[in-house]
Amino acid sequence: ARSISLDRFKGCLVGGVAGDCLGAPFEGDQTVSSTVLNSYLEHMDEAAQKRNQPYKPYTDDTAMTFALCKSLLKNEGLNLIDLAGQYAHEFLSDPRRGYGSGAQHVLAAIATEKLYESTDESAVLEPARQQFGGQGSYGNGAAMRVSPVALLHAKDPIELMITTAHRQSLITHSNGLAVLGAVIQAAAVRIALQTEEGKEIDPKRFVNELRNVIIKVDHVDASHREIYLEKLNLVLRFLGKTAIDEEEFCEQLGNDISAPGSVPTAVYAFLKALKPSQDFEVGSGILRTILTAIEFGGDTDTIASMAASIAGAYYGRADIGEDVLKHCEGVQLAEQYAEGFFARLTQQ
Ligand code: 8NA
Ligand code: MG
Ligand code: MG
Ligand code: MG
Repeated sequence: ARSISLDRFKGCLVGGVAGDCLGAPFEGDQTVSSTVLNSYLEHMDEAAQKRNQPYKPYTDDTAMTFALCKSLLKNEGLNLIDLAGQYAHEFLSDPRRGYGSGAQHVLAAIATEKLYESTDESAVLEPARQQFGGQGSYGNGAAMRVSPVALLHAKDPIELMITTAHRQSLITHSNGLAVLGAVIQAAAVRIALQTEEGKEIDPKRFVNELRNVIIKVDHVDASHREIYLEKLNLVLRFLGKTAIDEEEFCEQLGNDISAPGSVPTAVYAFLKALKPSQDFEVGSGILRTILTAIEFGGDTDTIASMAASIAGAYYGRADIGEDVLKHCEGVQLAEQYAEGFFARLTQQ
C-alpha cells in the first residue's frame, strides 16, 4: 500500500499549524477540562463572528516552521547560514509571536551582527552556544519547528534526517536535550509518515523505533540520551493506565517549555489519541490528538503542534475538516510548502 502521499505531507504541516493556533489560547493554563474543550470547538463559529477572521493566529512555532520550509526548499536542503538568516528575518519582521526569551536574544544577535552574511558556519552558531552560561538552551524551540525535515528526507536514509534535524537545532539550541528533542520529534513524524495507509500503529513498536533513533544520535551526552529513554518508558506506562492523575503526569512526563518536558508528551498525545476517547466527541484523529495534548495545560501551543504534526503525517490532511481549519491562520501557506516538498520528492 502507498504510504507517502501529498495528503500526508499536507497533514503534517497543516496539523502543526492547527495545533499551534488551537493550543495557543491555553498556553500557561494548568489543566483544561474536556467540557471546556468540547465546547471550544462547538462554538468556534460563534466566537469568530465577534472577531476578525481568521481569528486564531499562529505563534513562534509556526513562524519558525515556515522559515525552515522556505530555506530548505530554496536551497534544496540545509544551508545553515541561509537558515539562520531566515529565522532572524522572520523574527524581526514579526517579533510578537511569543518567542522564548533565549530564542529572542539569539535571533536578535544573528540579525544585528549580520551573521547571515558570514561564510563561516560556526559564526552563526556562536550566539546559541553562548546561551545560559554556555550550556545552550534546552527549550523545545528546535523541536517545535522540525517537522519539515522529515518531509525533506522522507525517502533518504534516516541518518541524513538525524543530521539535518540536529544541525538546524544548533542555530538557536545547542544543548543536547534540545537537539535530541528535535531529532525525536522529526523521527516520530517520519515513522508516522511511513506507516502504510490504513495500518494501525502499535505504540510499543513506535516507541521502540524512537529508542533506536536516540541511540544513533552523535555528539550528545549519554546522560541526555538516558533522560529520553526513561521518558519513553513513562510514555508507555501512562498509555497503559486507565485513569491518569494529572498532577503526576505533569510532574513525570511534563507539560513545559523544556524539550524533555514536552516532546515525549507530544508523542504520548499522538499515541493516546489513536483510540477513540470518551472525553472528546470528535471524529478527526488530528483534532482528537490536539485536544489530548491541550488537556494537560502548560505549553499547549507547542505540545499540540508537535503532536498534530505527527498525527497529520499519519491521518493526512483530509482527516481534519474545514470547520476548525477555516479559523486558523497559515493553513494555505502550510499546504503550499507541503506541495513544494512533495514535488521535490517526486522529481528525485
Ligand atoms: P528558549 O530557548 O528561550 O527556551 C525557553 C526557556 O527555557 C528559556 O527562556 C528559559 O527560561 C528556559 N531555559 C532553556 N534552556 C535553559 C538553560 N540551559 N538553563 C536555564 N533555563 C533554560 O525558547 P524556545 O525557542 O525553546 O521556546 C520554547 C517555548 O517558548 C515555546 O513553547 C514557545 O511557544 C515559547 N513560549 C512559551 C510560553 C509558555 O508559557 N509555555 C510562553 C511564551 C512563549
Ligand atoms: Mg479531563
Ligand atoms: Mg508558541
Ligand atoms: Mg509554546
